[in-house]
Amino acid sequence: MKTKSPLQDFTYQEIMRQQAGWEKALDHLAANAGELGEFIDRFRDHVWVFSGCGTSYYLAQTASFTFQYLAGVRSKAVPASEILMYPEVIFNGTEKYLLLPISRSGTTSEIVKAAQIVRDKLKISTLAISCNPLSPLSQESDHRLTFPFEKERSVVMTSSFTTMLLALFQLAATMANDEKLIGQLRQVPEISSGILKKNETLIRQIAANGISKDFVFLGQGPMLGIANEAALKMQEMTISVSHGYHALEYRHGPMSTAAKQTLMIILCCEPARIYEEPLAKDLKSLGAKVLVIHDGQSGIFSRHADYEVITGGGINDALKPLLYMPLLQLLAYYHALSKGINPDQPKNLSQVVELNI
Ligand code: F1P
Repeated sequence: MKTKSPLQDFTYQEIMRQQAGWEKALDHLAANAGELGEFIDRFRDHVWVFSGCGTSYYLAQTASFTFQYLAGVRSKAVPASEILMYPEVIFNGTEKYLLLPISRSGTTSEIVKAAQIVRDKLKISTLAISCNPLSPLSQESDHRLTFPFEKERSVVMTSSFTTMLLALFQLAATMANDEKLIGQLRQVPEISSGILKKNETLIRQIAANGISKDFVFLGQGPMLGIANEAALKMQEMTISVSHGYHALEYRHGPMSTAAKQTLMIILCCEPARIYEEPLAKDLKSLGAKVLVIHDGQSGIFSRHADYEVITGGGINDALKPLLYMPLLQLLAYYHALSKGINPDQPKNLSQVVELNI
Protein backbone atom coordinates (compact mmCIF):
# COMPACT_ATOMS: atom_id res chain seq x y z
CA MET A 1 0.00 0.00 0.00
CA LYS A 2 1.27 3.46 -0.87
CA THR A 3 1.59 5.56 2.29
CA LYS A 4 1.05 9.28 2.21
CA SER A 5 4.06 11.42 3.06
CA PRO A 6 3.37 13.82 5.93
CA LEU A 7 4.59 16.64 3.70
CA GLN A 8 1.40 16.33 1.67
CA ASP A 9 -0.78 17.27 4.67
CA PHE A 10 -1.73 20.89 5.25
CA THR A 11 -2.04 20.14 8.94
CA TYR A 12 1.52 18.86 9.16
CA GLN A 13 2.91 21.77 7.17
CA GLU A 14 1.07 24.28 9.31
CA ILE A 15 2.32 22.70 12.54
CA MET A 16 5.92 22.66 11.32
CA ARG A 17 6.03 26.16 9.85
CA GLN A 18 4.46 28.01 12.78
CA GLN A 19 7.67 29.22 14.39
CA ALA A 20 8.67 31.04 11.19
CA GLY A 21 5.30 32.80 11.34
CA TRP A 22 5.87 33.76 14.99
CA GLU A 23 9.11 35.53 14.00
CA LYS A 24 7.24 37.68 11.50
CA ALA A 25 4.46 38.40 13.99
CA LEU A 26 6.99 39.46 16.64
CA ASP A 27 8.76 41.78 14.18
CA HIS A 28 5.46 43.42 13.35
CA LEU A 29 4.40 43.79 16.99
CA ALA A 30 7.80 45.22 17.96
CA ALA A 31 7.48 47.81 15.18
CA ASN A 32 4.09 48.81 16.62
CA ALA A 33 5.16 48.86 20.27
CA GLY A 34 4.23 52.54 20.69
CA GLU A 35 0.64 51.92 19.67
CA LEU A 36 0.41 48.92 21.99
CA GLY A 37 1.73 51.02 24.86
CA GLU A 38 -0.95 53.70 24.33
CA PHE A 39 -3.66 51.08 24.27
CA ILE A 40 -2.39 49.49 27.47
CA ASP A 41 -2.33 52.82 29.33
CA ARG A 42 -5.95 53.43 28.41
CA PHE A 43 -7.30 50.05 29.54
CA ARG A 44 -4.93 48.94 32.30
CA ASP A 45 -7.48 49.48 35.08
CA HIS A 46 -10.31 47.67 33.25
CA VAL A 47 -11.40 44.06 33.71
CA TRP A 48 -10.25 42.21 30.58
CA VAL A 49 -12.75 39.62 29.37
CA PHE A 50 -11.29 37.12 26.90
CA SER A 51 -13.78 35.17 24.81
CA GLY A 52 -14.04 32.83 21.83
CA CYS A 53 -15.40 29.43 20.72
CA GLY A 54 -13.62 26.05 20.61
CA THR A 55 -9.88 26.50 20.24
CA SER A 56 -10.25 30.27 20.58
CA TYR A 57 -12.00 29.80 23.94
CA TYR A 58 -9.11 27.68 25.23
CA LEU A 59 -6.79 30.41 24.02
CA ALA A 60 -8.88 32.81 26.10
CA GLN A 61 -8.29 30.63 29.18
CA THR A 62 -4.51 30.74 28.87
CA ALA A 63 -4.51 34.43 27.92
CA SER A 64 -6.67 35.37 30.90
CA PHE A 65 -4.33 33.56 33.27
CA THR A 66 -1.25 35.13 31.68
CA PHE A 67 -2.48 38.73 31.94
CA GLN A 68 -3.22 38.25 35.63
CA TYR A 69 0.04 36.42 36.25
CA LEU A 70 2.38 38.73 34.36
CA ALA A 71 0.69 42.10 34.49
CA GLY A 72 -1.73 41.93 37.42
CA VAL A 73 -4.68 42.62 35.13
CA ARG A 74 -8.06 41.54 36.46
CA SER A 75 -9.43 39.21 33.83
CA LYS A 76 -11.68 36.29 33.02
CA ALA A 77 -12.30 33.86 30.17
CA VAL A 78 -15.77 32.95 28.96
CA PRO A 79 -17.11 31.11 25.90
CA ALA A 80 -18.88 33.50 23.51
CA SER A 81 -22.17 31.67 24.09
CA GLU A 82 -22.14 32.75 27.76
CA ILE A 83 -22.02 36.40 26.67
CA LEU A 84 -25.06 35.78 24.45
CA MET A 85 -26.99 34.16 27.29
CA TYR A 86 -25.80 35.95 30.45
CA PRO A 87 -24.30 39.31 29.44
CA GLU A 88 -25.44 40.97 32.68
CA VAL A 89 -23.61 38.39 34.79
CA ILE A 90 -20.33 38.72 32.89
CA PHE A 91 -20.46 42.53 32.59
CA ASN A 92 -22.18 43.39 35.85
CA GLY A 93 -22.05 47.16 35.77
CA THR A 94 -19.79 47.60 38.81
CA GLU A 95 -16.55 47.61 36.81
CA LYS A 96 -15.03 49.07 33.66
CA TYR A 97 -14.57 46.28 31.13
CA LEU A 98 -12.68 45.54 27.92
CA LEU A 99 -13.82 42.62 25.76
CA LEU A 100 -11.17 40.72 23.77
CA PRO A 101 -13.06 38.56 21.25
CA ILE A 102 -10.76 35.91 19.76
CA SER A 103 -11.37 34.12 16.44
CA ARG A 104 -9.10 32.75 13.70
CA SER A 105 -11.70 33.44 11.02
CA GLY A 106 -13.38 36.44 12.61
CA THR A 107 -16.68 35.09 11.26
CA THR A 108 -17.84 32.56 13.88
CA SER A 109 -21.44 33.58 14.57
CA GLU A 110 -21.40 33.40 18.37
CA ILE A 111 -18.31 35.56 18.89
CA VAL A 112 -19.29 38.07 16.18
CA LYS A 113 -22.72 38.53 17.77
CA ALA A 114 -21.34 38.60 21.32
CA ALA A 115 -18.92 41.37 20.32
CA GLN A 116 -21.73 43.35 18.67
CA ILE A 117 -23.93 43.13 21.78
CA VAL A 118 -21.11 44.15 24.10
CA ARG A 119 -20.10 47.10 21.93
CA ASP A 120 -23.51 48.38 20.83
CA LYS A 121 -25.80 47.59 23.76
CA LEU A 122 -23.44 47.56 26.73
CA LYS A 123 -21.18 50.32 25.30
CA ILE A 124 -18.05 48.40 26.26
CA SER A 125 -14.86 48.69 24.18
CA THR A 126 -13.61 45.70 22.19
CA LEU A 127 -10.13 44.64 21.05
CA ALA A 128 -10.37 41.95 18.36
CA ILE A 129 -7.75 39.20 18.19
CA SER A 130 -8.03 37.51 14.81
CA CYS A 131 -5.87 36.06 12.04
CA ASN A 132 -7.97 37.98 9.54
CA PRO A 133 -7.84 41.77 9.99
CA LEU A 134 -10.47 42.18 7.27
CA SER A 135 -13.02 39.89 8.94
CA PRO A 136 -16.32 41.25 10.30
CA LEU A 137 -15.08 40.73 13.87
CA SER A 138 -11.91 42.75 13.27
CA GLN A 139 -13.58 45.44 11.22
CA GLU A 140 -16.46 46.00 13.62
CA SER A 141 -14.28 46.10 16.74
CA ASP A 142 -13.20 49.37 18.30
CA HIS A 143 -9.60 48.15 18.28
CA ARG A 144 -7.70 45.22 16.76
CA LEU A 145 -4.38 43.49 17.42
CA THR A 146 -2.92 42.79 13.99
CA PHE A 147 0.02 40.68 12.88
CA PRO A 148 0.99 38.97 9.61
CA PHE A 149 -0.40 35.46 9.27
CA GLU A 150 -0.18 32.91 6.46
CA LYS A 151 -3.74 31.62 6.09
CA GLU A 152 -4.40 28.12 7.38
CA ARG A 153 -5.98 25.58 5.03
CA SER A 154 -6.61 23.05 7.79
CA VAL A 155 -9.96 22.81 9.48
CA VAL A 156 -8.31 22.33 12.85
CA MET A 157 -6.50 25.31 14.29
CA THR A 158 -2.77 24.89 14.92
CA SER A 159 -0.51 27.80 13.94
CA SER A 160 -3.44 30.21 14.29
CA PHE A 161 -3.80 29.23 17.96
CA THR A 162 -0.13 29.73 18.79
CA THR A 163 0.27 32.91 16.74
CA MET A 164 -2.72 34.63 18.36
CA LEU A 165 -1.39 33.44 21.75
CA LEU A 166 2.06 34.82 20.96
CA ALA A 167 0.57 38.21 20.05
CA LEU A 168 -1.28 38.28 23.37
CA PHE A 169 1.89 37.26 25.25
CA GLN A 170 3.70 40.18 23.62
CA LEU A 171 0.92 42.49 24.80
CA ALA A 172 1.04 41.04 28.33
CA ALA A 173 4.85 41.32 28.52
CA THR A 174 4.65 44.93 27.28
CA MET A 175 2.01 45.63 29.90
CA ALA A 176 4.25 44.09 32.59
CA ASN A 177 7.07 46.30 31.26
CA ASP A 178 9.32 43.29 31.52
CA GLU A 179 12.28 43.54 29.13
CA LYS A 180 13.66 40.17 30.22
CA LEU A 181 10.38 38.51 29.29
CA ILE A 182 10.22 40.33 25.96
CA GLY A 183 13.76 39.08 25.29
CA GLN A 184 12.73 35.50 26.13
CA LEU A 185 9.71 35.74 23.83
CA ARG A 186 12.04 36.64 20.97
CA GLN A 187 13.99 33.43 21.60
CA VAL A 188 10.89 31.24 21.76
CA PRO A 189 10.49 30.57 17.98
CA GLU A 190 14.02 29.18 17.66
CA ILE A 191 13.81 27.20 20.89
CA SER A 192 10.45 25.73 19.88
CA SER A 193 11.74 24.72 16.43
CA GLY A 194 14.66 22.94 18.06
CA ILE A 195 12.42 21.08 20.52
CA LEU A 196 10.07 20.00 17.73
CA LYS A 197 12.88 18.69 15.54
CA LYS A 198 14.60 16.92 18.42
CA ASN A 199 11.43 15.19 19.61
CA GLU A 200 9.48 14.49 16.42
CA THR A 201 10.55 10.83 16.26
CA LEU A 202 9.69 10.25 19.91
CA ILE A 203 6.30 11.92 19.52
CA ARG A 204 5.55 9.77 16.46
CA GLN A 205 6.48 6.63 18.42
CA ILE A 206 4.28 7.58 21.38
CA ALA A 207 1.36 8.42 19.07
CA ALA A 208 1.64 5.04 17.36
CA ASN A 209 2.55 2.86 20.36
CA GLY A 210 -0.45 0.60 19.69
CA ILE A 211 -1.57 0.75 23.36
CA SER A 212 -2.74 4.31 24.03
CA LYS A 213 -6.27 4.97 22.76
CA ASP A 214 -7.68 7.51 25.27
CA PHE A 215 -5.94 10.73 26.23
CA VAL A 216 -5.86 12.89 29.35
CA PHE A 217 -4.01 16.22 29.36
CA LEU A 218 -3.20 17.71 32.76
CA GLY A 219 -2.00 21.23 33.50
CA GLN A 220 -2.29 24.03 36.05
CA GLY A 221 -2.14 27.81 35.64
CA PRO A 222 -1.06 28.71 32.09
CA MET A 223 -1.27 25.03 31.12
CA LEU A 224 -5.00 24.54 31.73
CA GLY A 225 -5.99 26.18 28.43
CA ILE A 226 -3.21 24.21 26.72
CA ALA A 227 -4.44 20.94 28.24
CA ASN A 228 -7.98 21.68 27.04
CA GLU A 229 -6.77 22.68 23.59
CA ALA A 230 -4.58 19.57 23.28
CA ALA A 231 -7.57 17.42 24.25
CA LEU A 232 -9.65 19.16 21.59
CA LYS A 233 -6.92 18.57 18.97
CA MET A 234 -6.96 14.86 19.82
CA GLN A 235 -10.77 14.73 19.49
CA GLU A 236 -10.86 16.69 16.24
CA MET A 237 -7.96 15.01 14.46
CA THR A 238 -8.21 11.45 15.78
CA ILE A 239 -11.83 10.92 16.93
CA SER A 240 -10.60 9.68 20.30
CA VAL A 241 -11.86 10.08 23.85
CA SER A 242 -9.78 12.91 25.23
CA HIS A 243 -10.07 15.32 28.16
CA GLY A 244 -8.19 18.20 29.76
CA TYR A 245 -8.15 18.95 33.52
CA HIS A 246 -6.36 20.96 36.15
CA ALA A 247 -3.64 18.43 36.99
CA LEU A 248 -4.67 17.76 40.57
CA GLU A 249 -8.40 17.78 39.76
CA TYR A 250 -7.83 14.51 37.96
CA ARG A 251 -7.50 12.77 41.33
CA HIS A 252 -11.01 13.93 42.30
CA GLY A 253 -13.11 11.54 40.25
CA PRO A 254 -11.84 11.34 36.66
CA MET A 255 -9.08 9.02 37.88
CA SER A 256 -11.68 6.24 38.05
CA THR A 257 -11.65 6.08 34.25
CA ALA A 258 -7.87 5.58 33.96
CA ALA A 259 -6.88 2.33 32.27
CA LYS A 260 -4.02 0.67 30.48
CA GLN A 261 -5.14 2.26 27.23
CA THR A 262 -5.02 5.78 28.70
CA LEU A 263 -2.11 8.06 27.88
CA MET A 264 -1.68 10.70 30.59
CA ILE A 265 0.14 13.81 29.49
CA ILE A 266 1.39 16.03 32.33
CA LEU A 267 2.22 19.60 31.23
CA CYS A 268 4.49 20.84 33.99
CA CYS A 269 4.76 24.32 35.39
CA GLU A 270 7.10 25.54 38.10
CA PRO A 271 4.87 25.86 41.21
CA ALA A 272 3.28 22.48 40.51
CA ARG A 273 6.62 20.67 40.68
CA ILE A 274 6.12 19.17 44.14
CA TYR A 275 2.66 17.92 43.21
CA GLU A 276 3.23 16.67 39.69
CA GLU A 277 5.98 14.21 40.53
CA PRO A 278 3.80 12.19 42.96
CA LEU A 279 0.93 12.56 40.48
CA ALA A 280 3.02 10.92 37.74
CA LYS A 281 3.92 8.12 40.16
CA ASP A 282 0.28 7.49 41.10
CA LEU A 283 -0.92 7.57 37.48
CA LYS A 284 1.75 5.09 36.50
CA SER A 285 0.64 2.74 39.28
CA LEU A 286 -2.85 2.69 37.71
CA GLY A 287 -1.35 0.99 34.67
CA ALA A 288 -1.69 4.02 32.38
CA LYS A 289 1.13 5.25 30.17
CA VAL A 290 2.57 8.59 31.28
CA LEU A 291 4.19 11.30 29.19
CA VAL A 292 5.67 14.25 31.08
CA ILE A 293 6.63 17.48 29.34
CA HIS A 294 8.80 19.70 31.51
CA ASP A 295 11.74 22.05 31.44
CA GLY A 296 14.19 19.69 33.08
CA GLN A 297 14.36 21.78 36.26
CA SER A 298 10.99 20.81 37.65
CA GLY A 299 11.46 17.44 39.25
CA ILE A 300 12.69 14.00 38.41
CA PHE A 301 10.15 12.18 36.32
CA SER A 302 12.17 9.43 34.67
CA ARG A 303 11.30 6.93 37.41
CA HIS A 304 7.57 7.45 36.95
CA ALA A 305 7.16 8.36 33.29
CA ASP A 306 7.13 6.13 30.25
CA TYR A 307 8.07 9.08 28.11
CA GLU A 308 9.64 12.43 28.86
CA VAL A 309 10.14 15.53 26.74
CA ILE A 310 12.50 18.09 28.24
CA THR A 311 12.18 21.60 26.84
CA GLY A 312 15.16 23.14 28.67
CA GLY A 313 15.41 25.85 31.32
CA GLY A 314 15.52 29.62 31.32
CA ILE A 315 12.04 30.33 29.97
CA ASN A 316 9.32 31.87 32.13
CA ASP A 317 6.38 29.55 32.91
CA ALA A 318 4.05 31.99 31.20
CA LEU A 319 5.73 31.44 27.81
CA LYS A 320 5.99 27.65 28.03
CA PRO A 321 2.59 27.09 26.34
CA LEU A 322 4.34 28.06 23.09
CA LEU A 323 6.98 25.38 23.67
CA TYR A 324 4.49 22.67 24.63
CA MET A 325 1.65 23.26 22.15
CA PRO A 326 3.38 22.33 18.85
CA LEU A 327 4.45 19.01 20.42
CA LEU A 328 0.86 18.29 21.41
CA GLN A 329 -0.43 19.20 17.96
CA LEU A 330 2.11 16.79 16.48
CA LEU A 331 1.02 14.07 18.91
CA ALA A 332 -2.56 14.35 17.64
CA TYR A 333 -1.41 14.51 14.04
CA TYR A 334 0.65 11.30 14.28
CA HIS A 335 -2.06 9.51 16.25
CA ALA A 336 -4.51 10.30 13.45
CA LEU A 337 -2.09 8.82 10.91
CA SER A 338 -1.63 5.72 13.08
CA LYS A 339 -5.44 5.22 13.02
CA GLY A 340 -5.57 5.70 9.27
CA ILE A 341 -7.44 9.00 9.62
CA ASN A 342 -6.66 11.97 7.39
CA PRO A 343 -6.14 14.96 9.75
CA ASP A 344 -6.95 17.34 6.89
CA GLN A 345 -10.52 16.02 6.80
CA PRO A 346 -11.85 15.89 10.36
CA LYS A 347 -15.20 14.21 10.85
CA ASN A 348 -18.31 16.42 11.20
CA LEU A 349 -16.29 19.65 11.33
CA SER A 350 -15.90 22.75 9.22
CA GLN A 351 -13.46 25.66 9.54
CA VAL A 352 -16.15 27.99 10.82
CA VAL A 353 -19.41 27.43 12.69
CA GLU A 354 -22.02 29.78 11.26
CA LEU A 355 -25.41 29.81 12.99
CA ASN A 356 -28.57 31.63 12.14
CA ILE A 357 -28.64 33.77 15.29
C1 F1P B 1 -13.48 28.44 16.23
C2 F1P B 1 -13.80 26.96 15.96
C3 F1P B 1 -12.56 26.08 15.92
C4 F1P B 1 -12.88 24.64 15.63
C5 F1P B 1 -13.95 24.42 14.56
C6 F1P B 1 -14.88 25.53 14.29
O1 F1P B 1 -13.11 29.11 15.10
O2 F1P B 1 -14.63 26.52 17.00
O3 F1P B 1 -11.87 26.12 17.13
O4 F1P B 1 -11.70 23.93 15.33
O5 F1P B 1 -13.63 23.64 13.50
O6 F1P B 1 -14.47 26.84 14.73
P1 F1P B 1 -12.69 30.65 15.08
O7 F1P B 1 -13.82 31.45 15.67
O8 F1P B 1 -11.45 30.79 15.88
O9 F1P B 1 -12.49 30.97 13.62
